[in-house]
Amino acid sequence: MTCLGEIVSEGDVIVAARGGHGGSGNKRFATPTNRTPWLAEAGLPGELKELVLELRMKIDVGMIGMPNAGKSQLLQKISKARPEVAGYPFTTTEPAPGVVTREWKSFVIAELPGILPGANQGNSLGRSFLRHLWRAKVIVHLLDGSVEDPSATITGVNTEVAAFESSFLQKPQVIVVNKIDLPAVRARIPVLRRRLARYGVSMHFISAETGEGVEELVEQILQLLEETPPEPNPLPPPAVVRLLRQSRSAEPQVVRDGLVFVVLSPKAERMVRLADLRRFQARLQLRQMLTRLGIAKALEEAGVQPGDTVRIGVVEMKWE
Ligand SMILES: Nc1nc2c(ncn2[C@@H]2O[C@H](COP(=O)(O)OP(=O)(O)OP(=O)(O)O)[C@@H](O)[C@H]2O)c(=O)[nH]1
Ligand SMILES: [Mg+2]
Repeated sequence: MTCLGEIVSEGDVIVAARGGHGGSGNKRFATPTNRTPWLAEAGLPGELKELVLELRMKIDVGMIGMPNAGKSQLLQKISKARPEVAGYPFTTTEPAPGVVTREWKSFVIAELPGILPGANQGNSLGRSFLRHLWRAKVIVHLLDGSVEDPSATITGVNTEVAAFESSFLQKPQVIVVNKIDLPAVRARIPVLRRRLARYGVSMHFISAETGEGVEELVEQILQLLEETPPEPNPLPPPAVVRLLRQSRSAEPQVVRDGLVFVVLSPKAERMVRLADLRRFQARLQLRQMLTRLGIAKALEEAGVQPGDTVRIGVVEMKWE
């Protein structure tokens, strides 16, 4: 599937399917001697396409992590968002955005549903929501400090992210160990600090519940957002709309299909489509048009006789 483009700002336009050339109306065929033209030119069909639209949240920061890490708790602490906090996995099933405001600065952060490392595609609730990371400039990776080895889950979660889109790992990532209010977790901080150092990213130790370390984290996010250049706009340059114009010089062709004389002329095919050939005037004007286009001559050369059937596009008529 190719991406046609992305609508990022109000007013962005993408030409997804081009319309056909409109065709000329009756008025266009009026002449001093033919004041009531009965003929009109049908439009050409436009492009037909099946499109898949993907909604991507416009966020500055994406928060990822294993289920139960405390993402909702942290979001509650730093913003006015109120996602449900509960001691079981997959409490959050939809991305939950919140606005964080500090003095005159603010950013939008969204909790993405928990990611289970190694989960097969489709099984992992979180994976389908990773598309929202497209617009995020910074990723906050939250670890549950109370699990057996919090650092061991980092690679697993990041592998899931990379499997969705490898470029997401180029975004600056902040590793955050949560739940340091628990004595067992606090005691592990020095060990974790050493283990996490090899990831070469900024790390924070916080308690989303008590708020310890949270302000420093917000400060760091604000700083990273300032340092990170804006995402390049992936919108392709506006497509040049090319109208399908038929070549007027194309020689009309007549071929035989059994007893039927088939006219091959895009121009004539468009003229007959809208004509009401039950009307004598319309038939007369069509005949004049066919003469002008050289079609009458081509038909006669092919041996057409009055009373023979002539087919032009979707219309069949008796040659008069
Ligand atoms: N002790 C302690 N518990 C916490 C802390 N943060 C969250 N919790 C608890 O951890 C559990 C999960 O918290 P949530 O915020 O719902 O976790 P989540 O990452 O949003 O989980 P899902 O939405 O299910 O992926 C809840 O029982 C919270 O009370 C913390 O800083 N300290
Ligand atoms: Mg949650």
